[in-house]
Amino acid sequence: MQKTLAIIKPDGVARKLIGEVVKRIEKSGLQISALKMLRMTKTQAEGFYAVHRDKPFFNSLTDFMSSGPAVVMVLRGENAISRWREMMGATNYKEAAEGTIRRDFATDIEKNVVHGSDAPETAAFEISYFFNAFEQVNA
Ligand code: FUP
Repeated sequence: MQKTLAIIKPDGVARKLIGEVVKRIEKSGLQISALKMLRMTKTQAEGFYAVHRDKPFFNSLTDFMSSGPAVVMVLRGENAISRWREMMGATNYKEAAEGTIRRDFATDIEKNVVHGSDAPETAAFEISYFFNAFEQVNA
């Protein structure tokens, strides 16, 4: 069993895609262990994306991620990290495979609807950034 952090980003929430994304997750067989809505502060977004601190898109990305409410979730299942990333599609929606969330709904390389952890270490960091152990259901 593996866990990953999923986010429906502010563009996805604003465009009323919460139901669509959650429907795809439920159909996939991944379990939702935790789920909440929040609005990140700029500082929280900067901490979340600290690995991208030196990238040219960091300021714009953290402005966007703190621009409105987002839905954060812990997904659980066999190979949850790669399964969720496969469902999301490539970072650049123009390169995303057919049937993926980003191919179907993203409008921009930054406003790409969803986030998913990319490795077990980042998943552990990202999950603990938003949820404590009591907030995660493991059954
Ligand atoms: P991903 O793991 O697919 O979300 O992609 P990255 O961790 O590489 O990038 C994190 C976020 O930065 C992306 F979701 C969107 C944004 N980004 C840009 O705005 N421009 C880029 O050139 C690359 C990423």
